Amino acid sequence: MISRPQSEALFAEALNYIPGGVNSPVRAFRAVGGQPFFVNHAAAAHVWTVDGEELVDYVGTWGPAILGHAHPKIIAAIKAAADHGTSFGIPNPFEVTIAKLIVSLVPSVQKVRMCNSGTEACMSAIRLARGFTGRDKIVKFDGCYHGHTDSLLVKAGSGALTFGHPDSAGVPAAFTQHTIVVPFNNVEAVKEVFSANKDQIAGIIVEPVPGNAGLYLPKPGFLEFLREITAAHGSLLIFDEVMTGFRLAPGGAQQRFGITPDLSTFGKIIGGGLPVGAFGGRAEIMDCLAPLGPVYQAGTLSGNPLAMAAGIAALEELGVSQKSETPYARLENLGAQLEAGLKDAAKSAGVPVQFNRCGSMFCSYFTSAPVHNLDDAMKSDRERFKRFFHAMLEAGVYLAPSQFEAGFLSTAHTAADLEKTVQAAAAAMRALSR
Ligand code: HOZ
Repeated sequence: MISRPQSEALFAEALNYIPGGVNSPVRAFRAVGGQPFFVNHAAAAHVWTVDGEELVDYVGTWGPAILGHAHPKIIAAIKAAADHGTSFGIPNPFEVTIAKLIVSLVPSVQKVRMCNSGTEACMSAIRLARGFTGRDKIVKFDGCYHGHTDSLLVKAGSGALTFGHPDSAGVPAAFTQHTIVVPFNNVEAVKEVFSANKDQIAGIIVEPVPGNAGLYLPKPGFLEFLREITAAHGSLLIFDEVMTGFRLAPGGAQQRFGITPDLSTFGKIIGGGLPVGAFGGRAEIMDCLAPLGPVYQAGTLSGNPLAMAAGIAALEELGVSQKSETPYARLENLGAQLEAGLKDAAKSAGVPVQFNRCGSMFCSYFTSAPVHNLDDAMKSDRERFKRFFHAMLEAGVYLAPSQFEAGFLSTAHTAADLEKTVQAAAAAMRALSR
């Protein structure tokens, strides 16, 4: 075990003042054992711990760092914006620019409202769907995570799943009585719910590529089916693209899979690493929001100039070809190389692994059976994942410290980073097979 005295001292101190020593539960390493390291700085695809280790990073601040950490254009944009003031609570020009950019990139979005986190975005989209349809019920999928808003913390993924509380304490049953949970990729279950709740379902909220129980992909036709059944029943289809937005394609998963949802939620990449969220969709739905309509939603820091400037810089950079490759082609190529290398490492060691990948998002499950939904994901060997995680970290590769989180590649990952990762994985898999 590598000793990290500075991180250990900071964590010991943090435990006295911060619940669990962290400001978001997965970071505490409880799912994998051991203690978290503290970061001193990060650049490109690497983070440096306060103890001086340099790690290849596949967490990427949980998704935002698609261009790598501390991208010079994003840092410059934040600095320039900060010189003009950090927050106004008055409209600023950046808000118009980013709204136009999002509308131009995401096929289904005609209007967009900025907020401060993915949680806020999903909470607001749900309220809007209910206000627009005049219906109460919401359908979600088990293992999907839409932030920590009360009514969506039911059979939730991410930290809620990691720590075994997919239905959180502190959420009154009355707050979730209108939330219906069904298994992902299960057409029959969705049909049954619609026939049992005629004219009562405001909408379906779904991560089109669920990335909060590891990562699994929609089966061919599943997203199309969700589009059809919601349209047929006068319900809205809400794509939670907080992770997948601007990552799986410029227009997110909806562009990649050719589906037009009614509403979409965003976060992560559009803040360039600063706190941000957004939700958008058809104008007639979005115009139900205050001040035009009766659905209330607000925020002191919404449209914050620093976050908007950072997001604009990130989106503009994503639109730029890097040498001969677009950023999305580069991410796809890196993803394919990583997939080939990790699969090969597992196969050579005789360790059964399902490597699920969609573009630059990925997850390794230690199981021989394909993973299409939460039940499948739960069958993976989490003890093996823990050993794999620590072996990778010891070798200088940082993966998400939970089986139930996705990995993220950035355009800043290099061939050398991938080579180091694959070599580390080969050694880790050999150790697992012993
Ligand atoms: N729920 C986040 C990932 N799905 C974790 C965020 C964090 O711990 O920073």
